[in-house]
Amino acid sequence: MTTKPASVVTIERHIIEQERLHPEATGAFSNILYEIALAAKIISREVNKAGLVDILGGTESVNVHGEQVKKLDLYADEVIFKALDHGGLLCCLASEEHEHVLDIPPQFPTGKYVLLYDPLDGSSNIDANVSVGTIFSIHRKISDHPRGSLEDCLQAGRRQVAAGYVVYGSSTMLVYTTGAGVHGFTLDPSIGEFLLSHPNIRIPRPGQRIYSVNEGNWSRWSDGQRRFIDYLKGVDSRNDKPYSSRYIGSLVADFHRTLLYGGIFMYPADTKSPNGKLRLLYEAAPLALIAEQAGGRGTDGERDILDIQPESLHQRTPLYLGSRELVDLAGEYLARDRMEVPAGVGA
Ligand code: AHM
Ligand code: MG
Repeated sequence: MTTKPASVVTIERHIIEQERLHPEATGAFSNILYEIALAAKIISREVNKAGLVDILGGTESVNVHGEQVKKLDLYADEVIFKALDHGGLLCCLASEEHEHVLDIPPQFPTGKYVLLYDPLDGSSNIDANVSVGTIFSIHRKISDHPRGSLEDCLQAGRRQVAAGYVVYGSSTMLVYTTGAGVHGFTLDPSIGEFLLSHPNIRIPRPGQRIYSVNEGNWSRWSDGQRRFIDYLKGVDSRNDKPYSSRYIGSLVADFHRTLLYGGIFMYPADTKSPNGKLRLLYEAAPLALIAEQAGGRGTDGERDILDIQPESLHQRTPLYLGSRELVDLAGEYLARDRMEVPAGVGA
């Protein structure tokens, strides 16, 4: 007797089912998600064989932030652009790897959405075989310009119609939200499909008691930031049960663990980077939407990331992401220079 096969939900089926919730949908938005899923499979294939082919190592080029660009960054950037430049779905794009807005080539039609993306985040880790990821954010076109403009890219995170990331780790996973919960899919390489493996992800509160931060920056932090870390370590008298520390140094991987296990990820402002290191549009806003949709929160230590009105394409922001109680508590410690130390959570 054969066992009845389990019901398998591919990402395509899931996207169609989400689309049915919106009878007015034209299908354009779903097509963007399909194309991103396809691009993710192609990037995943290349990332997984990176050690086998001569694709590693720096190129001569340096990106707009003055950092050396690895070949796989360029590859991933191009794969995503080419997946979406010709279908009449987008009016323009913006990538962390490019200084300016990316126009749709003049021979192709344009559409009513904008895609912002970080093609391969954490790429400085590639040589050590550490997980890297792609992050994406989708907005509706708001400008009158037929082929899009900077205005379309500079929208507050709250206005995102979808956001997601792909983590290229021990397996490849795509996690996305369209504002109706957060859903995770694992790539089954044998059939080349993303299959629903983590429906309706909810971030545990505060879960496995993990904090994630580059503590090498301690000497550059504010007193409030240091006191919050003392609290997490149990050095603060209000918490006698230390949290564990985990820091991969690859945002998507650190965030993914935070989403599944709970806790907090931080990249604070410091004296070297007064606005933090991470980018509002390509990193902070999409992950903050996912955190919020999963019951967590994302702030810059004070404001909700999703409420920040961007002023420039590559704007940076301090970032606190994860279980709502811990993100709120971080904000209280940061503000504590002006107030009493707050009572802890999860002790
Ligand atoms: P990247 O966009 O150049 O890859 O840099 C972003 C990465 C994130 O993945 C990670 O959270 C952070 O930089 C790590 O920075 P640091 O090495 O300063 O801790
Ligand atoms: Mg990045």
